[in-house]
Amino acid sequence: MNVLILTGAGISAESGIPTFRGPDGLWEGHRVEDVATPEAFERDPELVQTFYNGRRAALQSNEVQPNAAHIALAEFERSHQGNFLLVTQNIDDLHQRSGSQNILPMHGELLKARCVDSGDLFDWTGDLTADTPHPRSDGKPGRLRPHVVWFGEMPIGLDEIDAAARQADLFIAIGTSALVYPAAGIVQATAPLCRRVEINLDDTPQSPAFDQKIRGKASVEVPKFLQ
Ligand code: BJW
Repeated sequence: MNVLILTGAGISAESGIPTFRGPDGLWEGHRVEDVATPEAFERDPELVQTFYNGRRAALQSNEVQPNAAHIALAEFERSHQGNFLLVTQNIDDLHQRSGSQNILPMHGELLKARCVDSGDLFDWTGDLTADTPHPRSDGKPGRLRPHVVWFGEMPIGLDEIDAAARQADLFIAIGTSALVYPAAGIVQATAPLCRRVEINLDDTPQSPAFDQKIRGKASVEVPKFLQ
């Protein structure tokens, strides 16, 4: 059986990482265009770096740990016979910490920095500032930015995701509002006979495309569904 999983911010909410939208959302205090677009980074790099520095530091605090949903997915992958791909929109590393192996972080990774000029990637646990440079092979300083996908930028691994969707026998979307594309459209690319399951606290605009809708907390419903 080919299994494709899509996770969003809701799976990490119970690990202490705020989701994006909703009353306590991460962007409540910020306009999204002020922090999550390439234009914002050009206009006010310090603001954007500060936003991500705060989230990077929080991710590494002791309070933030994988929850039962992350762990259940990793255990399921270990015992599963067949193809398994975990596509996450999250930039945290909680799936990796839980032991998931075949992960595709389609919106990037907070614990990586990328050179704006060369595209080189670096593991990064500390702060970035507007002018954090790094030495390039040609001797010129390169400017670093968080390795994340902002609005208007191309998400990572779309061909692999599309192929996995077309071949999936089981697709499970967990804790995503289905408001951001192309992630929200993955369910539409699955084959007619694929079983589609949505696990979320609430309905989403894509709920009608799912065969089974499970309403509840990811930490409870994901282990229950996968056992
Ligand atoms: C729980 C729970 C619990 C809570 N248990 N559940 C139409 C088609 C294609 C593209 C577009 C289009 N219209 C517009 C676009 C462009 C744009 C877009 O989608 N805009 C929309 C706002 C309309 N998309 C882009 O620009 C993307 N690039 C692109 O399209 O390139 C061109 C292209 C076109 C066509 C094909 C291919 C390419 C890039 C999008 C980049 C998104 N980046 C961000 C920021 C990443 C860095 C960072 O973290 O700062 O990614 S935005 C933000 O939203 C973040 C998330 O990954 C993403 C999705 O959010 P998510 O995960 O769904 O979180 P929430 O908060 O929205 O929802 C949480 C859910 O959990 C809720 O439903 C809760 O109920 C639930 N929940 N607690 C279970 N305990």
